[in-house]
Amino acid sequence: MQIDQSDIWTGSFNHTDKIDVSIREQFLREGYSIIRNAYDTQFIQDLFTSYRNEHTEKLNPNPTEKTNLVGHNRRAFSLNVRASFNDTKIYANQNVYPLIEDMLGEHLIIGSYGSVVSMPKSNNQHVHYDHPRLFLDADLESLGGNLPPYAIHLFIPLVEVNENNGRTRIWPGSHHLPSSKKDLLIREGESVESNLNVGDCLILDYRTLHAGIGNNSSQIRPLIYVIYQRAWFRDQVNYTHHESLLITEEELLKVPSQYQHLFSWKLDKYWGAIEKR
Ligand SMILES: O=C(O)CCC(=O)C(=O)O
Repeated sequence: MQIDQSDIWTGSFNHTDKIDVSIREQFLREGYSIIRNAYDTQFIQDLFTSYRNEHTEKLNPNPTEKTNLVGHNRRAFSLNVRASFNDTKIYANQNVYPLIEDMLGEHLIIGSYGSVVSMPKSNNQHVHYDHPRLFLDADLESLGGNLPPYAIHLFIPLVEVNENNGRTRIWPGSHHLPSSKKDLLIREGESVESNLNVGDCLILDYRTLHAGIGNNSSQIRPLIYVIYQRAWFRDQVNYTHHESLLITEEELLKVPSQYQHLFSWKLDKYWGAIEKR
């Protein structure tokens, strides 16, 4: 289901004054939501320019360095939290962050910050969950499957995403199903895909089945990702080849104090501070 701008602010609001309960309910039910016009388009266009300037080698069609692949011609790399990328307009956007904070709790952290870029002529990505299930299928079934999210993947496209350059295919509701149903779901389950305009974003439960579709265009199709998670969760599978989060003490001090906890877990100096808060 897509949420249009007209729908965003018209539902019943909760205490933060920032959250449309209908988006929250749809996310919890379907395992994803699209938030239209969440970002200023000029801001995203400028960010794309900085991104290209900073990552020429990673975006090089014939890179001299080894790239980290998450599918055929689909590269993933971390973004340093610095300069244009150390900006609350990205990681604490007021059209997105209050909703995520509401679903993960105030002690949430940013586990990973980076980009996935689908290069021209990439193939369809393998269908995947972002992380193996935390609980065995039997446990999940006895709990009725309805556990709340522990991590939420925010994708911010730096260009328009469409059928030609490859949308993200999503299996709604798959976040609540045991992994033994995965093959059946891929074969027979309903999947959805949506175009995204510059300024829109996609939020995805870490448990929802999805896959990036191949890029048939001649241009790169970059997404920025921010992974918000409960403070106790550590991703065990995705960061064996690249850093999950790159931030220095100096950059942390540039983050407004109310958001520093999102990043400080990564710096040894602050280790354990979460428990003391
Ligand atoms: O490229 C996409 O649309 C999705 C990428 C993705 O799901 C991933 O790398 O985990």
